[in-house]
Amino acid sequence: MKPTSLFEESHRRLNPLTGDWVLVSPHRTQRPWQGQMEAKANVAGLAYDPGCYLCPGNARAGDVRNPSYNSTFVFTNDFAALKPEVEAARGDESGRNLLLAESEAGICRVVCFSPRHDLTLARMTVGEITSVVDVWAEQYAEIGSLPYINYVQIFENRGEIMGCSNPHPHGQIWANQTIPNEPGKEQEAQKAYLKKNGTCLLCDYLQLETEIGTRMVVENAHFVVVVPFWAVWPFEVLLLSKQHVGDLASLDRATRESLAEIFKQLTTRYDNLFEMSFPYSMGFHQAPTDEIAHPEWHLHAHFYPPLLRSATVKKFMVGYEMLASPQRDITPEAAAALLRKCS
Ligand code: H2U
Ligand code: ZN
Repeated sequence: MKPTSLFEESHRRLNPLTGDWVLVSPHRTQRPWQGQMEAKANVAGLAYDPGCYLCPGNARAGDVRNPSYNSTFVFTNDFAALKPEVEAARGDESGRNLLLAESEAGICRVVCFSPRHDLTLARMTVGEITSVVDVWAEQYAEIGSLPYINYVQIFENRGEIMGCSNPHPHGQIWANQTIPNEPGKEQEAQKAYLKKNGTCLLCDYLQLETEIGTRMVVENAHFVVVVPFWAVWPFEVLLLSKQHVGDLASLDRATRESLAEIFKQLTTRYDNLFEMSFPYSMGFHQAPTDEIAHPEWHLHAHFYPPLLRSATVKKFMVGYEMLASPQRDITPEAAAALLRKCS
């Protein structure tokens, strides 16, 4: 048994997926809810905005016009950060690996979740969200099958506070040649864990969280959402597949519907927490598409919301967080309890 004092005093917790530590200071939350609780009115916006570059039939950059789509719609980002045709090159001006650069090929796409300008995933039906899950799965398989693509990152930035330029419900896909930093760290950790224990890191973690229960937020037939033991953001959550599966394309119909259902449940809880359309960055971590077997990989999604106490009080990642280590006051257990209350 762990001494209770460990979790009542300042302590640090390890993220076994990345090897990073987070500092937790629970004694600083004696007054966790004294911040203002302004309920921000959810402005019922327009179903169609003639000025929106994501609405059906509207113009985008470079003389392109969206089709009159009525479900989901995917297009290549007009301002793509990664391009398919890049001449392979590698250079080091120093000769000592101090000024190293490499070419990087890739693809960037935008995924419109709905033709309706005024919706969010939380306000779409489970059937509509299932169509989005299908698109994510198809895109992972299609883009991942390209020989020069070894990793497909599917993500959504929601809300102005997260730098999302347009309220129209949409996400992005950036896929590239190399495995980016975060999934790269997770891959090494999952590989090492499997080698050492003969079991999957996230299968074992999921089982522990289900038994303990204090960090659970919501669960259905195929998925679990927890505030991870090592969460950095106040209301960060980890969505885990109950099946040991590496990617969205491997999910059958019932599991995809389950995923849509838990997405709706989670995002609705988020919206209810501060009575506002809750901002976050979320994304899936899936097996690389490098044609190597990845028994270590366990499909999951991270949600990183920036808010701390209310619609207007944001958690700042500054000073100590930038220079030393991330830190939080409210414990993951307290955050999970609050999210469980917001059905
Ligand atoms: P975010 O709001 O999540 O950044 O997504 C909007 C994306 O849409 C952004 O990456 C792209 C931007 O490059 N975009 C187009 O591809 N065409 C346009 O006409 C405007 C914006
Ligand atoms: Zn729109």
